[in-house]
Amino acid sequence: MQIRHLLKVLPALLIGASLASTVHAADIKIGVAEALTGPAGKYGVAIKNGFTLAADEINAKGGVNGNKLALIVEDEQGKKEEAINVFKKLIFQDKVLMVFGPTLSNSAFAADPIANAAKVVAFGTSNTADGITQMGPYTFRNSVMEADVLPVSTRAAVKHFNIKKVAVIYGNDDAFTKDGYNVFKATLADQKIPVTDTEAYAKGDVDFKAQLTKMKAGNPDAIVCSCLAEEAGNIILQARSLGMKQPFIGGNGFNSPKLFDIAKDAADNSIMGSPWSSENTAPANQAFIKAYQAKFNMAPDQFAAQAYDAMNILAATLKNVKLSGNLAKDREAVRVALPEAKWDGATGKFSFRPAPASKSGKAVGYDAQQDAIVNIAQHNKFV
Ligand code: 1QQ
Repeated sequence: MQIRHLLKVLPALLIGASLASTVHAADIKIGVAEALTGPAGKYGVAIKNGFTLAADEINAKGGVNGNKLALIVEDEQGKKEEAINVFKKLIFQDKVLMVFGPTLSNSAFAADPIANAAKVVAFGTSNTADGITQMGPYTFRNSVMEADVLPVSTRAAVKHFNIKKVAVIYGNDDAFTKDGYNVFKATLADQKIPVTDTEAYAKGDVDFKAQLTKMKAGNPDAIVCSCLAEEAGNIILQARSLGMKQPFIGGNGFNSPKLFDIAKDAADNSIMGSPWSSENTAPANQAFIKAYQAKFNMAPDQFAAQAYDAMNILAATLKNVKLSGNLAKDREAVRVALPEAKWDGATGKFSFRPAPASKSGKAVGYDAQQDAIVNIAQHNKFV
């Protein structure tokens, strides 16, 4: 009788014990899906480093309400199919609370529908194309949209270089470079800057001399380039080899040291906007730069700063969320709490704003509410 009773209560005791350990001692599993290899690898590694630094700092101070953040990092290689695979693994197999990434807008358009269908927050720190957060209510980003940045950087460039006319080049098979092109086109029309020539290229192209030769013929005062860093660097280098001295106006793709790895001083006078600057003397930014340099033995970039801030935004939010141990409930609680987040970090004051309504009337996610400053490249650095 006694033994039978014990057998009856034993499973309950075991369940109780395991539940207790999930609630109290468990790590909070956070998915990180970024392009760590391939042409977008330089962006993704900086992003991963930003997350790692922030999580290590948060965990060193005791974690979130006593629970440690455990990052599960996957390489989505900057490819749509890999982004889908990696999102599926993190969400269904690893059962993470939420996912950061992917790196490129192009991949986000493929992977974010998986997160929205599974009711898991997908938080992009580098996706700047239009329409990202209209994929569904679980998509968030702290990256500032091209639509918010390019009008500001174009106006500043026009004034700074007394620009009267420009030529345009863009990648026509990437969501970010195509969106940037559309925004530049509207901005140039709006600011009444004539376009002498528009040229396009495809992902993986390495020779841009045919396009550049045509652009050169129109004698523009500047080159507008809606390009990722690898192509941008080679375009700048080849423009110089053709004797073109014009400054370049870029988008978010330019905000990486990869531009200088390739183009070096040929990238001088390139202009772009960013919420982050290494010159920002705010204590939060200077502490970030110092800690990043010490941990990774290199200077951070904008992508590292945005990832660092995003992890802090999440951790601050999670402090106000009572995690129940029920994964579906906890995932939903993150979505509900995140829009209220406010943070003053390496990229300055940050809050979310609801994405514009989608045409189909379906629920939308949240965009970044943050101003961009205009940076100009001098001697392998944006200042
Ligand atoms: C996007 C971007 C890229 C420059 C991210 C690295 O802004 O794909 O949206």
